[in-house]
Amino acid sequence: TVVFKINDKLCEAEKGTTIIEACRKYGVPVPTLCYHPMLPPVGKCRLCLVDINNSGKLSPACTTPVAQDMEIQTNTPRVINTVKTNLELLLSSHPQECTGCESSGRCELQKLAYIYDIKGKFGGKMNENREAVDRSSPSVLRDMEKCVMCGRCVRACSVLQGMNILGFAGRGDTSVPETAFGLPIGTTTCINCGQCSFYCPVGAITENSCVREVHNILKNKDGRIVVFQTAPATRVAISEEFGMEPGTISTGKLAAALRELGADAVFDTNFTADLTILEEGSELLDRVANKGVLPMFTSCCPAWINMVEKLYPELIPNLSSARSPQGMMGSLIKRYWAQKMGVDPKKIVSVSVMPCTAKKDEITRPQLTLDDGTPETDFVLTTRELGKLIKLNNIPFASLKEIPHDDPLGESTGAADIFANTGGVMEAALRTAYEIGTGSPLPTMHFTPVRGFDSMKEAHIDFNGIDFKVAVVHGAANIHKYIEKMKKGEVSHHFVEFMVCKGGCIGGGGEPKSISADYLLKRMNGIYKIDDTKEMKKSHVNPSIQRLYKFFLEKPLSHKSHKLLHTHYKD
Ligand code: HC0
Ligand code: SF4
Repeated sequence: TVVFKINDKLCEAEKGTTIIEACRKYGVPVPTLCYHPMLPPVGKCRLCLVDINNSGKLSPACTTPVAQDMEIQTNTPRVINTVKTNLELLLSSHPQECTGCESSGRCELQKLAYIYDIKGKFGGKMNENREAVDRSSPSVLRDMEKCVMCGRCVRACSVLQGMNILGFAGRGDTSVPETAFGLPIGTTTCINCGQCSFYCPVGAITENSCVREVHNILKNKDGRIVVFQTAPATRVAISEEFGMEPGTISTGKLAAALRELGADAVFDTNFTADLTILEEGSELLDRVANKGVLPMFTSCCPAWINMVEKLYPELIPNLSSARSPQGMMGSLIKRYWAQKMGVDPKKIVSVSVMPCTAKKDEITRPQLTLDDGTPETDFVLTTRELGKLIKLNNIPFASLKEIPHDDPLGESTGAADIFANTGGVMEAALRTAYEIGTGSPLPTMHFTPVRGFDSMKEAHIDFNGIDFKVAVVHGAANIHKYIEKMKKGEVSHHFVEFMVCKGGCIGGGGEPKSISADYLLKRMNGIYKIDDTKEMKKSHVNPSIQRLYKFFLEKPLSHKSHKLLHTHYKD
């Protein structure tokens, strides 16, 4: 531990802690654009400047470690004036369109411009040249005129994801993150994970928003029936959009807010998460019993599916054929619920709320369309977009009375909730597959070896005499490493869960842009808390799932299940 002073107050921190980390620990604000606690610091934006030992020389707080007896000043006139000048410089070429920007209200540059009282310094043109916006991806939108060159997107795409789609092109002041050869991003091997949009502090990379379209449909339904589904991870993160703590459980408020917005029904993706376990678990048991292709890989993360199709097509046979829960729900809403309610599927507008930008890409897959080619799911709103839609409609989210999701596609078990966390799909699958395959329940309901943030988690369990080995990998960079090892024969498992975002869906590219150091852990704990408080914890005991099989699907892997709940991939 080292002892030092921040603005004359005595502080302490572990050796190696950077000044910015220490300041945040003690609640002292330090402006920054390039620093994010989940990314390696680079000291690029020159905004986190502090004076050390009254030297008059300013140092970047994000790359300078604290030292014994150091005296740190964050707000001397010199610090403030320099930060202000650097901000003015950034704003001098920034487009003047804050009010129409997707990031307005959450933009870190906008907030700093307000705090540092920068007025009338915007030198950039009104952004008339809309061709400059790269709209080639269904998931993310790039407007490089708004780029502040902080490099957070580049580090997210390379360090966290190992994808290297974005890199700095050009030199010095004109250097902005670009794709190779400046190609439209939708034509690259981008997997649509949206981590670049999550880390972008401004509006240069955002989700490809459909807030306006959904808002307009809700305001003018014109005979249409608007149905929503809500993903497991959204329920513990949407609260952050309204200033509440990460991990606050908002399942009932989420359903209530969607009803207030005018939804005709609010179903739960968790219901089809339970259904996924029945289908995927049965597929796994079938592959084990009949010497099918192993290891089997989970198939619910659409960015992972993109990764396999684009980079590792030889692994397509390893993917479970089960659709993602979003894909199953989209199918059931228009093919089952519509029939049950006697409504024309063409009148249904099906909207899903997801923590993920790749889900926007998933719904464009030709495999997930009705027989006439229309999409089963019409829109995907990220958690951030739903936050915006709720604000746009002045709905007091925090004080809403909780309501349940609608029947018959709304009931779920704790196994479905934990899908949101890395390791959750595996744990949920084992709770069911083990019990169905061996006739006795999994020895422990909390399958802890697959929990937590380790980049690769392994476990094994005796399964009718087989030493059954499983692994869980999250973060695309770790997935690349796993596949390399697998190809060299250094790892070998029967069943592997892959999630492209760190932490799983709770860390999805469409989740609220929290900048605290522990938001992922808090979301993760919130999810496990839901599981702990639910009486039903195993997908196969969900009575609504049992009824759906009894009266409609017959059994897992039936002909009907195959048509409605499974898919194929392109190689
Ligand atoms: Fe996920 Fe999903 S758990 S991918 O992580 O399987 O996005 O939250 O909705 O579909 O259920 C995301 C989250 C989902 C799906 C589910 C799965
Ligand atoms: Fe990279 Fe993901 Fe952004 Fe694509 S969506 S550029 S893969 S971070």
